[in-house]
Amino acid sequence: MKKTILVTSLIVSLLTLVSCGKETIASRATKKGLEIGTAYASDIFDPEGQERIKEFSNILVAENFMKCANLRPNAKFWNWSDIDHSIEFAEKNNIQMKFHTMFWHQQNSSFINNMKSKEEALEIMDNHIITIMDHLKGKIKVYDVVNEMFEEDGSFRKSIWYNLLGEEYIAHALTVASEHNSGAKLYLNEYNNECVGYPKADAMYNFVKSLKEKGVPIDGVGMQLHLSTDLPFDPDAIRANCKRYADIGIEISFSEVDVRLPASKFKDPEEIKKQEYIYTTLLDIALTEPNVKSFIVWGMYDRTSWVPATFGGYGNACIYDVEYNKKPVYEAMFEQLK
Ligand code: 9MR
Repeated sequence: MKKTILVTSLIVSLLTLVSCGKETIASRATKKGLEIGTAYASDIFDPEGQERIKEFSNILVAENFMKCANLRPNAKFWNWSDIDHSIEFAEKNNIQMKFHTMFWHQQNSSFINNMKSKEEALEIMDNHIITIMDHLKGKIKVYDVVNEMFEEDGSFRKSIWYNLLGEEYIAHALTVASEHNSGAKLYLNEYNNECVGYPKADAMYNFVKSLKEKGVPIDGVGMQLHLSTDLPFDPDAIRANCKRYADIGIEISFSEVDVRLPASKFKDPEEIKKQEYIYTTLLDIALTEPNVKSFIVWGMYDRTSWVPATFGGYGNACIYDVEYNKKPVYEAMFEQLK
């Protein structure tokens, strides 16, 4: 009996050793000082999802749980349970957390959409920031304070916040957040803002530069990078943009990366190679530009990806397929992180 117990515990120890020592994208990225990870949804509550998350991520962001409509369905009720559970999982597995997002024009509760005056907007905004930062004190690495504040032509998006408070709402939100912050980085997040020379990207850069000059507390800019294999991809313009942010002391997150394929080409080897090229080129920029701190994919696996519902006739945008199988792009990134 004693012998069986001894043998069993030896085997368990051995297996633990082997699995602890196993290198993954997450462990390799951690060694290189790069935050890598994914947006998670309910996959964080299923065992297979958890295994894949641990294999890929040293940072996580909620795809939807932290947005206003989910977190605060009405002015009085705060729905923390999903968030608290996922943070518990992350802490147990040494994974950091990013908060997405405090202020946005989408996924707002009706009490936000129905705000009428500047005073009401300021009160709700401050209360939103303070309640979130108090509840999550010490648990968040990066906050997306404002998401998607620009139109494609570089003008400010006419969100409910902008309409009631003017462009000042952004500086105000950052300032209040910094007054209640305990060590997290404060970011603005945007899409189509990655290439130098594109109106929205230049407007955002100039705006962030002006915030820095005025002493408004801001640490970083998120470039979402929702890309497609059949659209132009300009790594030089992306690198140049990262560099100009470095020059003004701003860090960058590649914050919502995915690379979609047209459905007619899902099995086309050339298209699959193109997808791999885009992912690995972005990863190369993240590894070689010191101010790029994180590389986060917007959902790790194709089954729950937002892409097919939004871009009809496109999909396969993630690193894992619908069954959680790793695509060749996983192996390519794994090699790259050696
Ligand atoms: O992936 C998210 C999807 O499940 C939601 O239905 C959608 C609501 O608009 O938001 C998606 O996430 C977005 C993110 O919060 C901000 N950048 C664009 C993302 C894709 O739309």
